Amino acid sequence: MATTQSRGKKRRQSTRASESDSGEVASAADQNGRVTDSDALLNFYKQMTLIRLFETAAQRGFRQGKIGGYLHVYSGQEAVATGFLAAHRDGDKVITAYRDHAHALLLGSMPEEVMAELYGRGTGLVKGKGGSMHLFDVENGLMGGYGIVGGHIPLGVGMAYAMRYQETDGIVQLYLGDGAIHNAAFHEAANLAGLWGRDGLNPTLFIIENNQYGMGTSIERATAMTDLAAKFDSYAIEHEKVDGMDLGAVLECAERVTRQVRETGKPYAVEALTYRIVPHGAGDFFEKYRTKEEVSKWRERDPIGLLEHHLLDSEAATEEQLEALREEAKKAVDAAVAFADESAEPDAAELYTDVYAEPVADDQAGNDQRSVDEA
Ligand SMILES: Cc1ncc(C[n+]2csc(CCOP(=O)(O)OP(=O)(O)O)c2C)c(N)n1
Ligand SMILES: [Mg+2]
Repeated sequence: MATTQSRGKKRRQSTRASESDSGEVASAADQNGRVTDSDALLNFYKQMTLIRLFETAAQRGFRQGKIGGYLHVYSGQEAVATGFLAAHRDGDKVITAYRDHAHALLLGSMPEEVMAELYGRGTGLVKGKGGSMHLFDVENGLMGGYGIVGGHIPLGVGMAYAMRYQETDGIVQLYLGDGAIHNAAFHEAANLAGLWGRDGLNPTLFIIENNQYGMGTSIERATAMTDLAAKFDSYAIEHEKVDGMDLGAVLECAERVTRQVRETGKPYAVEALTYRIVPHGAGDFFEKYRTKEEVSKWRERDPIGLLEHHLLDSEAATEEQLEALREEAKKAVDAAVAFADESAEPDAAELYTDVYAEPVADDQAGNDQRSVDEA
């Protein structure tokens, strides 16, 4: 029987670290800006474990034929979105490509709705019409989920411009893969971001998730200039690199650069060096472009393993505490799979909804209404 769930605001109850009223993560840090608050670190551990288990369950669902279309999981890259989204505040927006499940979960989309979306069910985050690559959760700040490589980059830069034009202090976290940076859309958008940023009108935080490959093409085979952060020099956008496997390093960087982008309205770019420890997509079984040895070497720096060692070595947590958190995350994922399994497919009538924007109401109609009528 289909399980239903109310679609109210569900802000970050699934994963988010503790927040102060201002929306900033309330956690102690040392003089290098590294988070030392055990509770916050344990919560991050739980978030990252939940993402990993969620992704593993999704891969299983794909193999079982329950997930159609395509599926790209985030395993190995968890510290990047977890670290940056810890600095997300209400009113900020997030836009990314198709490897988007973690971003939705971290922003507060319910695991049940995300899994149901992957299963193409009517109870899914976007009513089963988006699938894995097109998650959207406006209430929680997620503006997609895009399948066209690089296509979302101009949208994100435009959103950032709109935010300053509307005099808000929000920023856009714009995630892109290493493979997207060679796309013309990136260069046009980065040029405008730099230009508008000169006047404080472009609070875009570009976050390059450099997992070293675009499908089966390594960055060395894709560009003669492999320093991806330095490409932003062409557009007068400041940049840095961060170890994307080290959550502590990402948290420190995210807190600092997010504040800078918010205060200045100027774009900034961070190249997070990371690695996907799984194939590009769930349908790719043979990985001829990289060796097993390379994957095993990176697995030694699995971000969850690194955090686990840090928590145990610094006595911030016991093995029992970590086991309890893993168990909690597993239960949440099992519940998400059960919900997706039991949910019904979308009604056929849904084929005709959400296709066009609703016309603006008469009393609010101005130019917008005219353009709808003329279209
Ligand atoms: C415009 C466009 N060209 C080609 C593709 C096919 N394609 C899908 S994923 C991908 C690789 C993108 O790599 P990257 O941006 O590094 O993201 P990652 O998969 O590593 O997260 C390509 C070329 C596409 N989806 N869109
Ligand atoms: Mg890549």
